[in-house]
Amino acid sequence: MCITCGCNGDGHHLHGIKEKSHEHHLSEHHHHEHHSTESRVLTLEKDILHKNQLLAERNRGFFEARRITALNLVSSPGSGKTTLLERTLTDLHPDIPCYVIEGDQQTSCDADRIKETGVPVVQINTGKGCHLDAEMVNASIKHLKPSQDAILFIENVGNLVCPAMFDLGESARVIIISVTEGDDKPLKYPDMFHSADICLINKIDLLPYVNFHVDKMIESARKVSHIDTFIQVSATTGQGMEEWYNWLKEKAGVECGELRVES
Ligand SMILES: Nc1nc2c(ncn2[C@@H]2O[C@H](COP(=O)(O)OP(=O)(O)O)[C@@H](O)[C@H]2O)c(=O)[nH]1
Ligand SMILES: [Mg+2]
Repeated sequence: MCITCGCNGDGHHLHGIKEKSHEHHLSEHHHHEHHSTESRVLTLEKDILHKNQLLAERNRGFFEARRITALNLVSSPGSGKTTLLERTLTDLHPDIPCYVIEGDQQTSCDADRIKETGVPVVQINTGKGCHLDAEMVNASIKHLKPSQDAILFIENVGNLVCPAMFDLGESARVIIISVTEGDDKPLKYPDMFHSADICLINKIDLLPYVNFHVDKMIESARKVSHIDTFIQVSATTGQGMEEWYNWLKEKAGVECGELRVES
C-alpha cells in the first residue's frame, strides 16, 4: 500500500519513515533499527487504515439512512471509467438521480466531462496520493448533498493497487478492466479483484484487434475473488450497457427497498 510506495496524500509521516529507513543502512545497529522501523511502519499502516475504516462506516451509515447506492469504480488509468460514466449518466439521469465524485491526482478534466451530462459532480485532486480515502468522500458528500434514493458514482484514482486497501463506505465496488490491458491482470493484482463485487470488461469493440481472452480473464478472476457478475461492455459503442443498467437498477432497487418482499 501507500506506506510502501510513499504516495500518501499528505505525506508527512511517510517521508519521516522513508528517511528513517534510509538512515538505518548507515547504522551500526542495523538489525535492531530494521525491526523498529518495520514495526513503526506496521503501526502507522494500522493507524491509517483504522482511521479510514471508522470514517468509512460513517459514510456507509449516511448512505444507508438515505438509501443511496454508492459505487466505488476502480481500475487502472485509461480503462474507460469516465467514458462509461458519461454514457451511463446520459442514459439514466434524471430518471434515477445520480451524483459523481471524481478522483484524480491532478486536473478537473474528468469533472468537466461529467458536468456536460448535467449531473452534479465534485472533483478531488489527491496530489501525490494514488487513492481516494473515506475522509475525502466524507468531505465531498457534505458538498454534493446527494438526495435520497440516488446513485453516487465514485471514480477512484486509476490504480490497481492502493485503492484496494481503502474502504470508502461504498455499497459495492466495481472493477473495470479493458481488453487492451491483458487478460492476466486478476492474477497480478489479486487484492483489487478480491475486494471487488462486480467486474466490467470494457472496450470489447477492440477484441478483434487484441490478444485478450475473456474466458481466461474470468477464470483467473474467479481464482482470486468472489466476483460472480462479469459484464462485457463497450462504453463507446454502447454494447452490453443494458446489462450494466439492469445490474445498477437492481442494486439501487435493493438499496431503495423497492424489491423488499412484504410478508
Ligand atoms: N475503443 C474503445 N475506447 C474506449 C472505450 N471506453 C473508453 N475508451 C477510450 O479509452 C480512453 C480512456 O478513457 P477514459 O474514460 O478517460 O478512462 P479512465 O482513465 O478510466 O477514466 C479514451 O480515449 C476513451 O475514448 C471503449 O469501450 N472502447
Ligand atoms: Mg477518468
